[in-house]
Parts: sequence; C-alpha cells; structure tokens
Amino acid sequence: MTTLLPTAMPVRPFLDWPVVTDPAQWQADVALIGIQHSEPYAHDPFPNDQAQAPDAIRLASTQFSDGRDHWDFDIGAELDSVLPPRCLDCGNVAWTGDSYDHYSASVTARLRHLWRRGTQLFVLGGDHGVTIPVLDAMDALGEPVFVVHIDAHLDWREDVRGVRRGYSSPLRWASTKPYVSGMTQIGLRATGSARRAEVEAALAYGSHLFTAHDFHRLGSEAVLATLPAGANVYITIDADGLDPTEMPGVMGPAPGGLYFRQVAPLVRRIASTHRLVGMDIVEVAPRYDFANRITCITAGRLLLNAIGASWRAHRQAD
Ligand SMILES: [Mn+2]
Repeated sequence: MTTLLPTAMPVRPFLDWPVVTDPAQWQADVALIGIQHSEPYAHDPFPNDQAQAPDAIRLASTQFSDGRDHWDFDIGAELDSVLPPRCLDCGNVAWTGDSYDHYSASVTARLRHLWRRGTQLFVLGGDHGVTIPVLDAMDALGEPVFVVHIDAHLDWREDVRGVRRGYSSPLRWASTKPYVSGMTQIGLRATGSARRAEVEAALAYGSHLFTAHDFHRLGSEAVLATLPAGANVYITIDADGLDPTEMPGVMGPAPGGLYFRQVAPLVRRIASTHRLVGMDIVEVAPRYDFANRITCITAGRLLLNAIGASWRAHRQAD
C-alpha cells in the first residue's frame, strides 16, 4: 500500500480534539474528517461554498466545547463521560490539484484505513457527492451496512450530464454496492433532481421512502421499524433535510422539513440500538448561514448526539 500523505490542518479542531494529520498516527475510537470536494457539475462553481463547511462547523463547535465537565442535556451526562478516550480530528482532505479521480481515491484510501482500524467515522462535507467515496470505502468494514438518509431530495440520479459522482447521485451509488444491505430515506419533499424514473428505481431497489409529511405523521417508530435488527448503520444527513428555519444555510432550502427535536432523538436511538459505523453531514453552505451560525451549530450538535449516544450505549458492550 502506498503511504498516505498527511491531510490539511483544520482552522481549529472540532471540540478541541487533538489534530492528527498523518494517517500513520490515526489510532482512535472516533475520528472526524473533512472532505471538501466531490465531482463537480459543469454548471456549478468549483470549489463550491460547501467546501468551506468543515472548518465553519469546527469553528461553530466552540459554542458547545467549553468545559467537558459541563452537563450536556441532550445526552444526559457530562461530555467527558460520553466521549470515548481517543477522539481525533483528522483534518481535511485537500484538493491535490490534478483530477477528481485522484482526489476521490485519496479520500477512499484514508477512510478505509480508519475503518480497518475499527474507528467510528464522522465526515464533514462538502456537498452530497462526498458520500460517494465514503461508500466506496465501506468495503473495508467487511460486513453489510444499512444506510439511513435524511434529505429533502432523493439523490438517485444515475448521472447529471455525464457526471456520475456528483451531489445528485449518492443513494444511487449506494444501491450498486453489494455490502449496502438496504436504505431508508427520510424527509423527501418539494422537487429536486429526481424524476419519475429515479423514484421508480429507488422503489424497485427496495428503498424505504418517507416524505417529510410521512415522517411528521408517522413519527420515528415507523422509520426505526425499517432498520434490520442488529445491522451496522451509516447515517448520511443532508442539511436541507432539516427544516430551513433550523438549518437555513443550505443551497436548496425547502419548507416543511424535519426538526432537530425529531432528528436528534432518531440519531441517538439508532446509535444506541445499532452499531453506527459512521455518519456524515453534508451540504452546509456557510455563506448562507446568516442567523448566528445556527446551521453549523446544529450540524455539530447532531454529530455530538450521535457520538455521545453511541459511546454511552456501547462502551461496556465493546
Ligand atoms: Mn442530498
């Protein structure tokens, strides 16, 4: 295996965790990594604003990182007692300047490296295309993984004008992986890249589709019932899956979305009852996060809820 080059230093660490950019030194229970880029569409700027999100979310995490002996009411304990001993911020995978193929391969190699070591992995995007090299890396787990997707949009395009690994395609990409055992998609509403063909393809695959309206009506139990007992789970959260009154800093805001008070308990519940192998939060656009950085703060809080609930539930068992 070729030696993995160091990642780029973040502007500051998430939650003041130690920053380790050299993959050879990545020994952790929990690792957080920024993936800034995906395969760009010709009609979009490159880099896009979402590439700034990993550092914007880290900066916003200062809002709740002071004092690990302080009580966290979402988790019901001090941060100290629900964070595993070895939490690392692995920096950002920076653009290497030649091609997306090269970038994507370097992302996947790093994530495989972490997953082979049994690390729980948290990814800060980037747009939703960053989930694609994450899905490629999941083969390193050696076990099936069930994907839970929170998003206003279906993200099932085979390609958009010839580009197959952009932000409209991550769940289609997931459906091609033999180790992805199934998926549940929550929060669908308004219009996006999906046409009738994509909806039919997702249903034919067996994806459990919950519109935002379904979720508001049926609640999280109906969603949880679609998760196979004992499955490994990966959660991918597109910030526009939440309501834009709570996560306004996105490129595709759509009214009628999910609320933090629904998503955080759902994430905690999944992290408690299943083995959460990882989670990403994508599509935060810091340039539109005018309202006191609430989108970035909410993204960080969702990550912390997942990490805290996982560790609290599984530290004795593992
Ligand atoms: Mn998406």
